[in-house]
Amino acid sequence: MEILWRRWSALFLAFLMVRGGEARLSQNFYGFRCPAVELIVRQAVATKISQTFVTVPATLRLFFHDCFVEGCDGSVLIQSANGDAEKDAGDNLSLAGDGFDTVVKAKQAVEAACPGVVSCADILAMAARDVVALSGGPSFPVELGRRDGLVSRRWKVAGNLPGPEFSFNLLSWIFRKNNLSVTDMVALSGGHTVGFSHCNRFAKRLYFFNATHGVDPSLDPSYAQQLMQACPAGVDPRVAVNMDPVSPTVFDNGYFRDLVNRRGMFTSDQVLFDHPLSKPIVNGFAVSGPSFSSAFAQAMIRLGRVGVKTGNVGEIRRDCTRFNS
Ligand code: HEM
Ligand SMILES: *[C@@H]1O[C@H](CO)[C@@H](O)[C@H](O)[C@H]1NC(C)=O
Ligand SMILES: *[C@@H]1O[C@H](CO)[C@@H](O)[C@H](O)[C@H]1NC(C)=O
Ligand SMILES: CC(=O)N[C@H]1CO[C@H](CO)[C@@H](O)[C@@H]1O
Repeated sequence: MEILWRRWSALFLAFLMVRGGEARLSQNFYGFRCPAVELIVRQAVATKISQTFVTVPATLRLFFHDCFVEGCDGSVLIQSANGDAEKDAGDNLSLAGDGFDTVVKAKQAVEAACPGVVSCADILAMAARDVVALSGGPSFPVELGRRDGLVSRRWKVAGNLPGPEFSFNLLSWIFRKNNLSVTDMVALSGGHTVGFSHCNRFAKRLYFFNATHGVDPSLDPSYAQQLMQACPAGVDPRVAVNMDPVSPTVFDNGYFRDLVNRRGMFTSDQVLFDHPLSKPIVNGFAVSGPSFSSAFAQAMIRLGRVGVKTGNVGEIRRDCTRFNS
């Protein structure tokens, strides 16, 4: 009786999901059609990291930017002949080429084993998980079954990505819009434990903060000095500095200790320590690597669900940088 009831309810659920067109992501989505996909992607990512560490921050950030614009559907990967795709937007100016290259290389390896089966959106999700695990961060199961989107527009980026000057309220609004909680937001911001920022993204905090303060008073003065040395006023816009100066190539909770010490790079980092809703979360992650790791893993899984296309929506791109037709 019990078993029969379970079967019936499972069938009924499947029926509801199909009717709603709301197929879900699952961990074993390619179990039959491309069983080695995770190994293949991991291998391609590891090779790429051995060539350059930039692979790690570049791929992680690329995943975030993909998911917040049109959902996690590979739309950020599209290369347009006339410069009007998502990646051409001003906010994407600083997406490092190594993130794109990681996905292209992994896709080539996957296509060689199982052509036409695995989406670029899923490859980016796996690669983002792998760069974290391979640089000392947590390893976590990645959900699969995303389809690649058919839309990638430069004008769709504006307003969908957070800016480094954002207040706590703006930040939490934009994460909430993507079904992510304040805890998710704080954990994901920990992605800034690796990688670079260009000087112009935070120069305002050093040189012309407001009418009464040249230097942002929420910034530790000796860190401000350090940053001014690395980023003199009017420096070449290509100059960039490590966002976590203590351990720039390790995916650890150092970012949160930086925030507690008022050494957050952006306003959007430092407000997480200044706001009463997020301060206890920052303090918790600063003292406990494991609690950051598990919150980060959980938040990455939820980020990977944002606006996904499943079932018959979209396509499986053959070349990640262009639509099939
Ligand atoms: C909370 C809101 C966020 C803001 C305002 C923000 C803003 C920025 C900015 C301005 C940069 C510097 C870009 C440059 O000058 O090259 C950056 C870099 C980066 N961001 Fe974020 N970010 C946010 C959240 C995230 C999230 C959720 C992730 C991923 C989990 C992430 C991962 C990264 C990484 C890895 C880099 C370094 C990129 C590189 O070295 O190539 N960020 N972010
Ligand atoms: C400048 O910023 C500081 C710190 O946020 C604030 O206390 C001060 O009132 C601001 N001054 C002006 C003129 O906005
Ligand atoms: C947020 O979750 C709701 C309920 O599951 C869903 O309908 C909506 O599409 C999600 N929003 C995004 C941006 O993923
Ligand atoms: C990596 C990449 O494609 N970056 C582009 C982002 O957008 C600017 C224009 O806004 C392009 O010049 C960059 O090539």
